[in-house]
Amino acid sequence: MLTVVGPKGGRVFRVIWTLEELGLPYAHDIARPHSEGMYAVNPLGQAPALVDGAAVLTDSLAIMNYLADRAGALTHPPGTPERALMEARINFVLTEMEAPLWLMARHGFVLPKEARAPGMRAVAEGDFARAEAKFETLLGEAEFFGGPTFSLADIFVADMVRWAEQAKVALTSGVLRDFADRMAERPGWQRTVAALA
Ligand SMILES: N[C@@H](CCC(=O)N[C@@H](CS)C(=O)NCC(=O)O)C(=O)O
Repeated sequence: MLTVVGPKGGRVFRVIWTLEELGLPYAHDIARPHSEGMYAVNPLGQAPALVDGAAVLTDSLAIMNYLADRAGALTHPPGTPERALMEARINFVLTEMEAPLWLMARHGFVLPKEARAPGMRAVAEGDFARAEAKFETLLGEAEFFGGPTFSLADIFVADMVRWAEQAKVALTSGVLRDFADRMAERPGWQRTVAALA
């Protein structure tokens, strides 16, 4: 049995969406970051983790690659140009979209009050808007972000729009809005939302 460890929000969402898309059964242990349960599976106390029998995996990207590679779905074979493209797109999402949203979260509620910088939200909003424009350039006329078929890259992008909405960041890109709306029509997304409600 696969067990996802981590709270209902945050990066757990994209791991559970991956499991739902792959049709894999799983259990969910809603341990909070830095709780005893989280340190039991990750020495950093960060979420998410995945327990697969004797194996314990950490980091959402590593977990999602592991699941997709084993299933031979939502990804492309290692050592192919298609895989390199998908990896590049995921890297773009993590460095250009997630980073400013995470910065906002850190300076909004994650860090202790005395460590928060008041001007950080405006800086991060500007960075996220620039990332939205880059997303439009990379997507072009394509249906999916990571290649010709739905892949982990699409999960990462739509998850970022979910984060932006939670942070009350108004999207500047209609293309990104439409993309996220299309992704939210997927039954896998809807099962994930229901599972984490
Ligand atoms: N790169 C890691 C980041 C993990 C991470 O920062 N998780 C957040 C929750 S979504 C957390 O545990 N935050 C508490 C902390 O960073 O100390 C991943 O993608 O899994």
